[in-house]
Amino acid sequence: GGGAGFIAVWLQRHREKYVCATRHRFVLSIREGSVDLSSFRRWLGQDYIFVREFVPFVASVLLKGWKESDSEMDVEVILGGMASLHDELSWFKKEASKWDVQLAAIVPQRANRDYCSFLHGMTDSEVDYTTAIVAFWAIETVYQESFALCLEDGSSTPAELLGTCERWGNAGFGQYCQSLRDIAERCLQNASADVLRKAEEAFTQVLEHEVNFWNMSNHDM
Ligand code: HMH
Repeated sequence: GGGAGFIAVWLQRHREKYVCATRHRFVLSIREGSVDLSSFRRWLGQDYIFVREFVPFVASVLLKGWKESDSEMDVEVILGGMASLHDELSWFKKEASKWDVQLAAIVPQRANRDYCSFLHGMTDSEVDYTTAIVAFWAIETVYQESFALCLEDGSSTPAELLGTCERWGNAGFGQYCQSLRDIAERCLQNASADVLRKAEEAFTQVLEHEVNFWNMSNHDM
C-alpha cells in the first residue's frame, strides 16, 4: 500500500533475480558483439518451441480477461499480443532458414520443457486472471528489457542480430509491456492477500525460468 505499486515493490524485493533474468551473460555477449553463433542458433531453435507453447497460454489469459475483467481494454491489449505472436512465428521460420536451423528437428531441452509446463499449469481455470496477467507481463518484459539493452548507445550488437534485438527491444514492444504492467497493477490493487501471494510467486517463477532458459544457450550448463 502507500505510494509505490505492487509491481514496483516486487521489482525491488526480487531485484537480484530480476537482474539475472534481464542482464544474462548470453544477452550481454550479444550486446558486446562476442556472442557465440552456435549459442544464438541454439537459443533460436529453443525459443521457437517456447513461442509455440506460449500461444495457448496467451489465449488462456485472453479468455480469463474476457471473463473476469471489467475493462474492455484488457482484451484488446492481449489480442494485440496474440497478433504479434502470429507474426513472430513467421519470423522464427524465416530467421531459422537464414541461420540454417532445422526447426522440425529441434528437441526441447529440460529448461524449456519445465518452462512450458509452468505455462501449461497457468492455463488451468483455477488460476486467477491476476496471477496469469502478472506472469504474462513478466515473460514479455524480461525479453523487452534484455533486448533493449542490446540496442542502447554504446552496444556492439552484430548487425545480423539487430533484427532479433529490435523484435523485442523496440519502443512499441516497450509500450505494450507498459500496458500489460498497467493492467497487472490494476488487478493487483483489487486482489486478495491470497491472490497477491500467488501472483508474486508467479513473478519470481518466471524470472527463474527465464534465467534457466538463457542458460540453455551455453553448452556447458
Ligand atoms: C523464453 N521468454 C522466452 N521467450 C520469449 N519469446 C519471450 C519470453 C517473449 O515473448
